[in-house]
Amino acid sequence: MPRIVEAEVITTCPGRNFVTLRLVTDDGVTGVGDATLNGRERAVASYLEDHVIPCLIGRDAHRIEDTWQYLYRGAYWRRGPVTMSAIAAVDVALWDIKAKLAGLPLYQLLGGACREGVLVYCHASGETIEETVEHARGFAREGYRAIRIQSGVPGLPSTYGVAKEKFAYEPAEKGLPPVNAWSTEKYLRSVPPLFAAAREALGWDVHLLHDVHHRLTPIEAGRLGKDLEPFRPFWMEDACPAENQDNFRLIRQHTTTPLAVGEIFNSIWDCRQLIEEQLIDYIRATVVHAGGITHLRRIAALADLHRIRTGCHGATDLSPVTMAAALHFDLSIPNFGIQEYMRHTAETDAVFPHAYSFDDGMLHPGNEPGLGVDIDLALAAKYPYERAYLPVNRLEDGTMFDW
Ligand code: EZ4
Ligand code: CO
Repeated sequence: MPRIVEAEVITTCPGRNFVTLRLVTDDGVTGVGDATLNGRERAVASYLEDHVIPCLIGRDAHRIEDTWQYLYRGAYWRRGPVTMSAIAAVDVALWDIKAKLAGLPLYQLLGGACREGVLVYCHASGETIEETVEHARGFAREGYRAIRIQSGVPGLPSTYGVAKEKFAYEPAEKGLPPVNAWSTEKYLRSVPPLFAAAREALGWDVHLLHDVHHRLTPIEAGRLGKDLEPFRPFWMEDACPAENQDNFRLIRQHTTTPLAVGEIFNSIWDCRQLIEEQLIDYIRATVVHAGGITHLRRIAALADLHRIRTGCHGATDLSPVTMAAALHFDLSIPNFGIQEYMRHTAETDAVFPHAYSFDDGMLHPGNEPGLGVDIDLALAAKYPYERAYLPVNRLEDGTMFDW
């Protein structure tokens, strides 16, 4: 039986912060799990170091399900992003170890490949519609088959999803939380012309996506969905905050634009009503924030019963460890939909050497035993943690709003 003898939490900032758990067995086999929670990194690191690691030392590394149950049920205080990201890190590190011990890439242990590769979507953005469309055109030339489009909103100084430094979008900033301004009216006017221009320039063979980022009421979302219908978007993401899952019923009553939600969900309970009542089309819960591969498989299985597909979150605050785990997961489930993919910077890629690769619009996790990703400890140590926050959002009259 492989015993866990060492566990270390590494926080590194090669341009942005990542928290990684690294487990070692008595035979010297290592496994890595991502525990990054953007803007709240130290909370998960402490949860792991102070509360989880003492319980891991000496455990059988093969007992993944039992360890998951032990950490979930055993905490008494269930769910929440901090807890579930910590559990995810342990879960993914244990899957990495098990697959290495088996000498197989992880997707083989999850049932084997269901498809040749993982369809991904990238992010195109710009201050103006012209810039965004130009950016998207570049991605189409690189072979991307699905592109998310976000543009600046005329009359607002900055908004979600639009890169400040040409094309590298990173919402978290050092210092205190930046303040954005918001106007729903201005925003709602700006999106249909963006889609019209993108269809005109890119044609109909490329999938176009859009992220509302939790900012509309259900009836506003219904109207936007309706306005976008002629342009056949692949999905409209996070149309409303999903704490109140009933909201999505109202959106559904007004539009056939497919709906995606769930990047901030952390358990199957956050998805249950949306899935069981078929209020969405794509579930965006992800490995790192929703309890690891063990729990995400359960969410996907529930979604499959209702013909809902996955569309896992994959922004740059999810480390290459999560990207690798997501690709093994995506390849192995029957109801995969699409995977978000924002390329990491060269600094981040160097800290996390990985086997996954992009070809012809799809990612493949590679065939190295385990996840096929590691952390370079010496390089990681050169980039100490730097506090950073996601922005906050206010209406133009100063009212605090959803970011
Ligand atoms: O704002 O990951 O679809 N992608 C997103 C991301 C989120 C960030 C928050 O940390 O919504 O850009
Ligand atoms: Co999103």
